[in-house]
Amino acid sequence: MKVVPFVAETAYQAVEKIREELGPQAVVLNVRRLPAEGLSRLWRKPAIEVLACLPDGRNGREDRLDELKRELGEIKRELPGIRNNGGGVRGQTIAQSGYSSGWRIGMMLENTGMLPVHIQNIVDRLHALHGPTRPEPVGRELHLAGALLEDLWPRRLQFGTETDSRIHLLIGAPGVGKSTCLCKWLAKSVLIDGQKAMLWRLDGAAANVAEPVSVYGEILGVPVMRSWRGYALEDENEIGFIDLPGWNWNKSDAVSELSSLIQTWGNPRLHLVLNGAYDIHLQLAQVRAFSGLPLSGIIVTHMDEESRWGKLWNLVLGTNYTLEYISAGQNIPGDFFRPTPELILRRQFGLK
Ligand SMILES: Nc1nc2c(ncn2[C@@H]2O[C@H](COP(=O)(O)OP(=O)(O)OP(=O)(O)O)[C@@H](O)[C@H]2O)c(=O)[nH]1
Ligand SMILES: [Mg+2]
Repeated sequence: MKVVPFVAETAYQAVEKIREELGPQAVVLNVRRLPAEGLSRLWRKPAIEVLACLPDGRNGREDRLDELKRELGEIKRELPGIRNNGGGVRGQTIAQSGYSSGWRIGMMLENTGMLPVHIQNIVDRLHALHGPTRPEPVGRELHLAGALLEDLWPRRLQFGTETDSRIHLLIGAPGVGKSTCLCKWLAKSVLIDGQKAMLWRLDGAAANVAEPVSVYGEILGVPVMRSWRGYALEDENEIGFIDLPGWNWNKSDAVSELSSLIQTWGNPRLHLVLNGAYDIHLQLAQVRAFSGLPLSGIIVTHMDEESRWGKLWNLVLGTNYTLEYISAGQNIPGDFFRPTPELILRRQFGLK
């Protein structure tokens, strides 16, 4: 059996090449993306390599054609999906393909994690502002897209809540990094901003076993309470934090149960914590699940483990919530900062 490798940019090109050279009886053995190299990886779609062959024991042209069709169907499914996120997340519609023609920025944004629906919007706006002919060199294209994204960055913090509480409750799925963020925020408040702090480590649906949170509070000289007995911060310089175990957001009624619990805690300010290294569709599903609560904004963790910082734009452009903080790493105080469009763009494109 002779195995022949085919390299093509798209599944369709691969089909044509295989048909041309091996005829309709060819069978696909393997498909893989070829890693792109050099700076062009930012805008080039990764090529795909298809290994095909003509089987020795030929047992019917029809069967082999069916097999080829099935295998090629799998190749197509491996191409970047254009999905409809729908639900509580802002204005998601299925994008029309074609942003990769002409301007290179569409593919650059896709390679850094932005969803096609937002890329299409950016490319349409660039075409409307600067015409369909892309500028040379590529750095200019990057600059124009960056300027547009900076313009789309929400100018004011979008607090989706009426509360003016200075007690902050971090909520989210289990293990996303809530307690770590809380400790980072607490350390920043006490050590850098010189604030007086209070800390509650409360039980949720499960017992809160995050002992390190209490230890950290004690190290900083912050009173740590294990139950809620009602409290109002009176001093302007005072800040409070509630640590809660992860919430099983997939369970029906889970979020309304959480809502009832929170109401007994004096209407704190709610921050949804997401693991930024998770698949963006999972992150958006979590935003949707918790969107029934009056969220103040979103905190994204684990950005030390994620190189595709363009994913963050899906939260900025695709939800109604402010991206309040980014957290990167397990160490406390460590990296915990307010994101800016410039900073995201720099990290997204690996610029200094
Ligand atoms: N690499 C990396 N690890 C992190 C980050 N944030 C938290 N972790 C680690 O992730 C694990 C879970 O972090 P926690 O802060 O306990 O997560 P949690 O959301 O409070 O977990 P539950 O309370 O059990 O739901 C720990 O091992 C942390 O050290 C981060 O930004 N980067
Ligand atoms: Mg925790």
